[in-house]
Amino acid sequence: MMGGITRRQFIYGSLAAAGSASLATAATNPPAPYGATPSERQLRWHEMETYAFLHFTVNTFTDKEWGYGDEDPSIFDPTEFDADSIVASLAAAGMTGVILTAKHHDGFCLWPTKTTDHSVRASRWRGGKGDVVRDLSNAARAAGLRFGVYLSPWDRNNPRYGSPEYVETYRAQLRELLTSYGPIFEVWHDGANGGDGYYGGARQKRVIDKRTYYGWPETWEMVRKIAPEAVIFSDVGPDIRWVGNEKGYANETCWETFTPVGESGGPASPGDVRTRDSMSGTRSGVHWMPPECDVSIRPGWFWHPAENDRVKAAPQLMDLYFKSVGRGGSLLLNVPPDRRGRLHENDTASLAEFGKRRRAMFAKDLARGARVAASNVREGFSADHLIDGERYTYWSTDDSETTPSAVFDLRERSTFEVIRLRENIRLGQRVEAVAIETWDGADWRAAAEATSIGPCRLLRLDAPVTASRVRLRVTKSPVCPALEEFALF
Ligand code: FUL
Repeated sequence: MMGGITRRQFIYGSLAAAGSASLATAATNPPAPYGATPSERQLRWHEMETYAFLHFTVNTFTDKEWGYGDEDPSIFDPTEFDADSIVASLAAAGMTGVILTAKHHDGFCLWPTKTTDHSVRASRWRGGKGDVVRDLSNAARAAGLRFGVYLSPWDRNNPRYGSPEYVETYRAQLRELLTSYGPIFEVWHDGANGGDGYYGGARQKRVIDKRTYYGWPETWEMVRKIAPEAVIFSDVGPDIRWVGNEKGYANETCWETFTPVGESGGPASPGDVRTRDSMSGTRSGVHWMPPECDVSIRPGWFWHPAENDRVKAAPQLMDLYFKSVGRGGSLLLNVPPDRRGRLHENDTASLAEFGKRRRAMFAKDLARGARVAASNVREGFSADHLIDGERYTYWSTDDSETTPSAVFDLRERSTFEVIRLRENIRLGQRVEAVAIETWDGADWRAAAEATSIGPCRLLRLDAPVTASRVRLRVTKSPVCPALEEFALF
């Protein structure tokens, strides 16, 4: 008696036995994709999982979160700006990329743009010859991190904000960033739109129609042409969706697919989406539009001296990692440089400890080397793929088998507290529920349950469990599963 999956014949898979004949079969008889699937650029992004945000501008010097747009550009003068040191701290935390606020709502540009005088060129920093975007993009690439840009659509400095000319300026800025500092992995458009500002001295409130003003489809088409590798982020994608909160977590059940709806039920656009839907996505939604979970290591997005003692510690960062990456999203962790143009020592210490803890936690996968027996195997898609450490190789079953199971004989008693599951998302998000059980010598005991899996699902047990046999049961799926990984830590 095998719990809920009685009397099926268990088939022992073996990678060695899966010779070229099975591989040929694999190529000809894979399961059909289910629903929306990711593009190649989205797949590359999924593999990044944890990357950093840098909020840095005149606000760093004025102690504000939102600059009005009337800041004297000369105040931007970091005394010891050091892109390599910033990137080294991010790399120590295991960050795979970094997104810089090339321009925040105040309109100050961190690169010497041709589109406005309100930029580093008018600052005291390096006599107006500095370029934060250049230094950071170079430093990131040198350290093996991908580089992305945040370019605020709302610009409280630009006199033409609100007119069609400004939209052309915004596109020109984006073009400069994409052509001079690429490759860019992500283009980040926030949803804060219009309101009061300096606007070249007008000091007005300017309200725009956020659904139409920016002409997003045209801008995104431009991004695609110049930087086809870049994913585009906004409240509504098109590639990556905002998770709907700035606290860094997705809901426990969270789908990669999404059918966004505007606040009042109409079509959605950046700045106008029913955000309560964003945290879970839409089961079998129209678009593959995975969530990015943004959060700051401090209360604010920018550096404030009064917040030096309010830096999130490593256990909090670990918790966020489980609630973002561990729920199929990405973690975009903001770490704001200070007035020196470096990360504060407290932030650096948290980042280092976060990296250390994560490396230690995931150092040894106890399921590797297990003997795997599955209730059903699709020819060429052995259950051994669950533990081969390879991305996109996967276990699948016959089309009719939607609730199969796999037993992992760990060969020795092993203690674990984290389970990691991955689906081969190239074939869509398929599974709706799984259960994990351990063999206590007489019976199977429930250890954990999960709903959505997607590219990564991390399950933390309340307490470490010791067992020599572990069973994974797919309990709900509309189609045969395509599971890529089962790991124990
Ligand atoms: C929001 C902005 O208003 C905040 O200042 C910050 O940049 C956050 C990440 O996005 O839309």
